[in-house]
Amino acid sequence: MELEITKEATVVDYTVNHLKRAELPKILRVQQGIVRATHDFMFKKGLTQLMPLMLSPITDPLNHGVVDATIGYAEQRWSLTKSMIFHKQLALMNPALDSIYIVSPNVRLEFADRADTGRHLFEFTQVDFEFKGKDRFFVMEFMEELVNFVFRRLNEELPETIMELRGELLPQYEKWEVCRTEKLEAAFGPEYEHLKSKEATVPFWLLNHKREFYDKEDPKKRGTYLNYDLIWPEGYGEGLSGAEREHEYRQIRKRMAEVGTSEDVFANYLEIAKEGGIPKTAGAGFGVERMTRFICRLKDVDEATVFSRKPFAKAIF
Ligand code: ASN
Repeated sequence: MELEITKEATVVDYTVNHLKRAELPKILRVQQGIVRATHDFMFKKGLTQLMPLMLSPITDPLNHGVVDATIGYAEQRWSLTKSMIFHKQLALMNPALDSIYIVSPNVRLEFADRADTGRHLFEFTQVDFEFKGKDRFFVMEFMEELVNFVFRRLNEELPETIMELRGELLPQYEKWEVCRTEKLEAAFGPEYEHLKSKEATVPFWLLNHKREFYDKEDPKKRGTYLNYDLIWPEGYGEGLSGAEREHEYRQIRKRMAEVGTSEDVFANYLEIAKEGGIPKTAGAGFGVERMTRFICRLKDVDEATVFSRKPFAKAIF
């Protein structure tokens, strides 16, 4: 199936082979089905769609290092979007907007250690959504409903393709199991997320990752965080991350200091927070190619691309 780049097979051969794969059009139809059903679900639920931004003076600092992707323009520095987390919060400052979503291209120039995880692309798309005045319970239930909605639609619209790629039709899930990182780590050791994902047959939630400053710290239990990851079963791993957000000035600054985020870059964001302008929100984002991978049981998420975006691989298109 996948052609390795060797001395004999050049990057051109690899690229052409990758885009001519017989199964690719079917994978793309499934991915299209995911996006179509997601739009319908969001519309039904009353979320307003924003167009994505690819450049901004601020972007997600992420909780892992990536290669810098900033450019100079109009005497300013602009970052390629790693996620639209801050734009989601800021867009909800509009009093008449309560819930939004974006089909958002993200550029994360991962280091070579993420080349063969099967889960990383240096450019991918996430469906990023955010609600004003809602909490983690609301968002988790929303996502559970979205998954069942998308899966039902794919079964109805593309039954033969799903059967062919997945080997069976997609399930409808009951309420998902909720796990905590500290408990899983105690049971499975440092590889807990992967090991639990491998063992699982249905998706589950994983709460309490120590992450970026914008994920809210539990005011009732300092040092724990009100965030949640969707973990796909069968070893496919993380498919969504989200959280209730920090929105209070003092708390944002405290969390920035803890995780080592520079206040300089976020000076204007902090000024809005100081005036009490950042609304109280919760949200999440799921990786489109990762959902495609799980549904089609693909070995590597890169099989969902036409033009390979494997971290650190050479590309010509
Ligand atoms: N989309 C994620 C969120 O809403 C952030 C991310 O992609 N890093 O929390």
